[in-house]
Amino acid sequence: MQCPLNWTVKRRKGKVRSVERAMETKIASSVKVPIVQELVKEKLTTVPPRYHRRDNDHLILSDPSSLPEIPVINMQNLLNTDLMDSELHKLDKASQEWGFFQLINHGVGSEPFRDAIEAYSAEVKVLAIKMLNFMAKALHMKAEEMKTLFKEVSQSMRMNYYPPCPQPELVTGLYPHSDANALTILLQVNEIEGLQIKKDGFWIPVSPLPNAFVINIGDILEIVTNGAYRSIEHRATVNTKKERLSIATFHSPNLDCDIGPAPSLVAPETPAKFRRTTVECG
Ligand SMILES: O=C(O)CCC(=O)C(=O)O
Repeated sequence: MQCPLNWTVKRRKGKVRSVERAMETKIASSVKVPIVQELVKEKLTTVPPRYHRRDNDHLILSDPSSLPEIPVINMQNLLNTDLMDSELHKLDKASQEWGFFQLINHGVGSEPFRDAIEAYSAEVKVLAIKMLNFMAKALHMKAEEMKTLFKEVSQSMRMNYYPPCPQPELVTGLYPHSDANALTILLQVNEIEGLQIKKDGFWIPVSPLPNAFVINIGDILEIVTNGAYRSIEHRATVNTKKERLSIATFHSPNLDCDIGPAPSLVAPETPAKFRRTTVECG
């Protein structure tokens, strides 16, 4: 089931092109479908077949007793001279091995969001730039290269609402995708579990930490880091009792830009894995 409040534009990994949800769009334009919020009001006990998921990916759930946890990065440690190096190492490892982490002590209050979304997005943008600069440092990439690329940042936001569902195993909240942008900062507003990320062939659920952001690497950053940091497939599930809300804020270099591996990360022993191309980033 695709929640009507979600509108997903995705493409195949590494290609940096947009592909519309052709199938869903086609269905949506030819068949009249009740919106999910209306269905929820009817208190259905089964999910209409139209909303059943078409993939079988839920069959490869990992063993719940031995689930690895996605890494946690502490912003305060990144800002502390004594702890910075070991935290940078954690950041580097998380970005290389997972492409995802939860950021705690990030200094962004959630109050401003309720009052003014602009204040929230401005704060989140500053955080995104800080994290990109830390990543450049962790990778020993020339700081100027990252700074130049993100001199102007294009930001967009998506709010996702996942209503409770009587048969969550039959539906999908948000279809598996990776992000086309550079860096995504996700707020799991009511801290309900639902996000899952693909790791070594398994779907790993992300347990929301109080007041943490989930940060993930998008395709553009994978290219800029010459594949060192990875853009990972993820999806969202729904659950029986509780609705779930999330806000994803996407960051890319502004305007049409030239994207390719950062020159300082390309060497004879680490040749460029991606061709330099001009893409629509804004
Ligand atoms: O709701 C979530 O946890 C995932 C959101 C997401 O991946 C997206 O909006 O692209």
